[in-house]
Parts: sequence; structure tokens; C-alpha cells
Amino acid sequence: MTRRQAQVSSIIDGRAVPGGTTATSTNPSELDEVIAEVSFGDAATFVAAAGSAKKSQPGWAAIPAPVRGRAIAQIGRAVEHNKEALARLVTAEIGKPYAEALGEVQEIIDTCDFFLGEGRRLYGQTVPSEMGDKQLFTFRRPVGSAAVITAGNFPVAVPSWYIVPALLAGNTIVWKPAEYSPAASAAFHEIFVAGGGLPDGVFNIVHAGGPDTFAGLEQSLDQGLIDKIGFTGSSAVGREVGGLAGRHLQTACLELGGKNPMVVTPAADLDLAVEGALFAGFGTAGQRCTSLGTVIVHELVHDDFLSRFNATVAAASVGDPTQAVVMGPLMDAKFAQRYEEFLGLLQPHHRVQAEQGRITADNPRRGFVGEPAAGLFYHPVVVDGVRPGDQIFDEETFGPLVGVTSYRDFTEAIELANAPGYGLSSAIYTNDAREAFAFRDQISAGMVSVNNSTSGAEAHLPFGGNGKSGNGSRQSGIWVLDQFTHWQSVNWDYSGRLQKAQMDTAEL
Ligand code: UN1
Repeated sequence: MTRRQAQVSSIIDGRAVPGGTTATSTNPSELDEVIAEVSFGDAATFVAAAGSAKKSQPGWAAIPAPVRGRAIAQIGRAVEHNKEALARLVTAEIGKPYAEALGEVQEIIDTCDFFLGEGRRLYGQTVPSEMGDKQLFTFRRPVGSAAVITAGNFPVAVPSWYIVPALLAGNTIVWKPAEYSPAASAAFHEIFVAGGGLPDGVFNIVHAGGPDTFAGLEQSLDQGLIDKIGFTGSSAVGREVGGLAGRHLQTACLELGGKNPMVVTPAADLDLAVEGALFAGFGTAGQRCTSLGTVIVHELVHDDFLSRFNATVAAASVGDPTQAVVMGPLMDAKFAQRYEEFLGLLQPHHRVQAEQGRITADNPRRGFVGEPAAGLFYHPVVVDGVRPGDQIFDEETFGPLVGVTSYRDFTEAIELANAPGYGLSSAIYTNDAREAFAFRDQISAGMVSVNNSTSGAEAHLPFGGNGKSGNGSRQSGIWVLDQFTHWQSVNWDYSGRLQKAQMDTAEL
């Protein structure tokens, strides 16, 4: 793997395809450091990549699944071999603290480790028939060519959640990574193709802007070149992508935003809850889809929780993500700007607990690690008194801001937790098993943590959400195979005559 790829372009059918426009990706901790120059393709580039994936798919699917599993095993080892280098690149390109970046790369390895054996276990069933001299079977068949469109906050782990199982199941790929993580995605692509010995055209990468990608995707769907879409990104764009898929009679695998609640009850270990809220709220600078949105804390323990949380947040190390910090910079100027617009939505009834905004010499942070003016560094913010109807309560923030509100009884806690209408992750801190089970039962969320953070899901459990967080599709673990395979039923009659179901059913 090349440490830093100065030049990045789309790779279609094994060949680099420069596009018409060039952009640079910079280090959000040191904005004048260029990480990569990326050549952006357009809609036609996407269509060409889709054509390549479509053409290569039958050949890839013809390779026996256990042999495809071996390719996944080799990819896993290649990622392991490049673990530190890839993590350093993620830290340099999107500012994720190095320890988290190592965890992100480990998530790819875990995904490969899980799926390598699936090549030998891509089971179908033998099913009894209601007629004699007839056998029924089911087979998992690859869906075909898949478009994978991912975000930059997890520039390498989340793509692997789609790409590894899709390849294992005999699908081919067009991957459009985020515009602001081209170097990390180019490195990922290089490791996958070389490590797995993937034939040309099986795994194509397209660097392009959002509107061109959308246009290229639509044209590819119209031409029958794409059979499945995997998309991770905002709820607003997910709605568009889901609509596009639906108009082509496809279901997209959608992993969208979250406004993930954490309920803290009087039966909670408050220090544990504070630790969980710090990691969930400010890990990846609050830019995970699983990041903590609002702490919903019982009024009896509200003040105690808030003062402990404030003290912990005030002491949290912020700065240079190559060092052991809790929080690095925001990942890109686009996100910094959006986050600042969010800060502009604070209202008089919001009790902001500490400094807010960009960390600068005029707005310093005690114990800051590094040079704040060089990067997109923000104060971690806690806002008490948020409530339904406030944009800050209702919508995903995608930045280092955690809201706090209080509740009187458990019913109100659940109402507040479900109010924003997302449904990705959630957490409850309590040592009362009845509360924990009641929460699990009543929360609308794909993922529930008891006495743990909203973020940090393990790679072999179903991952995904409901409501504004997704269409119920799940990634990770065995369940994602239902996204990248179709069931084929086979009925095999060796009676030598036409046996009609429901009409020639054997008698007792
Ligand atoms: C995302 O932010 O899109 O559970 C995924 C977590 C990580 C994945 C987050 N394993 O926080």
C-alpha cells in the first residue's frame, strides 16, 4: 500500500480512468497539508463502471463460493498487514483519532474473518415436497452488480460491510466513496484488489461528486447495469436513493442518520453513564451515525449526571488525532460549516454548559493538543434543556454536541427517546433489569445497548435502523446476505409425469 497517494482516480475494469475535474483532499488537522489530488469522473464514468461490473459478474459468480471465500481470507490478511498504514491514512484524511482509526481497520478484518468461512457455508435447504418422486431445494443466488455509495466518517469499515459479503456471494461492485476521503478509499481498493487477486472489473471504484453519481446511477439502473444499491449517508439523500431504487423495482440497503438517545435512570451507575456518553457523544467528533444525540435523564439524577458529565467533557483531551485524544477535528470543511449552522440554532432556553464553536487563540481550550488554528477543531458542547420541537433535539447534529433533557416517568422517557423519528441506535443505563427489558421492548431502534454506548457495534451483529434511519435493511453478520442474494427455489420432479401442486398432493 502506498503511504499517501498523491494522485487518485477512478479505476474501471482494472484501468485508471482520469476524469474531467480535479480536487484536493486535505488534512482536517492541518488544512494546508494536501493528502491527495483526486480526479473526478462524471455520470458517464459511473455508467462505464456499472457496465464493467455487469460484464464481469457471471465470471465472478462462476468461481466456487469456497474459492471466493479464500479471496476474502487473503483480503483480510492483506488489510491486517497494512493495518497501521491504513489507520494512519484515515487519521490524516478525516481526522479520526488514531486509536479509533485502528479500530475501524480492525472492523474490516473482523468482517473478512466472519465471511471467509461463509464461502463454505452459503447454505440452501432441501425441503420436503407434498408430492412423491419430487425434491425441492433452495439456493442463494447473487443479486448481480451492486452500486455501493458510502460516507467519509467510516471511510473503510462501513464500505467493507457491503463489499465483503457482496463479493463473497458472487456479486460485482461499483463503489463511490465520499468525495473527502479519496486517499483512504483508494488505499482500501488497492489492498482489496491486490490482496484478493480480484479479476479486473469485479471491484470498480468511481470518484465523483454527488449529483454526477446520482445521474450515473439513474442511467445505470435504466440500462439494467445495476441490480442492487447499498447506501450509507444522510436520511435526506437516502430518501432519494430509496426512491430511485423503488422506481426500478429494487430495494436499496439503506443505512442513514440517527438521533440516538441514551436514557439514564435513577438505577444507573452514573459514572459509567458519563463514560458512555463521552465516547458516544464525542468519539469521531460526534460524526458517527451511531453518535449520541440526547441524554434523557431522570429528574432525580439530572443535576448529578450533568455536573459529572460537564466535568468529564471539560477535561477531555481535544486536538491532534495522531495523539491519544478523545476528539480530533471535524472531518471536512463542508461538515464544519453545517455544524456551525447547527450551533446557530441554539435558543435562549438552551443552557449551553461550556465554550462552543471553533477552537482558536481567541476561543481557546485548556489542554488542547497541537495547533488549533491549523485545523477544523471545535469545542465539545453539552446543551441542557433541549426538547421536542427544537431542531437540536429533533435532527441529527453530526458534530460534537450532546443534548440533555430530563424526564419524570418511564413512559415520558420512552416518548422522548422515540420522538425524533429516527431509529438506529439507543442506550439505557440502569441496573434494574425490568427497566432494561421495558426499554428494549418499547424503543423504536434497530440497536439497543444496556449499560453501554450507542456507538461501537460489533461487526457480526445486524446493523441498521428503522424510521428516518433506514428501511429496515440490515448489514453485518449473516443477515446482510439477504441483501446481496436472492433465494431461488428449485422443484425437481423425477416421477415421469406432470404432478400438479395442490391437485396431486399425496393422500394420508
Ligand atoms: C457509521 O457511523 O456509519 O457502531 C457506522 C459504530 C461503528 C459503525 C458506525 N461500528 O459506531
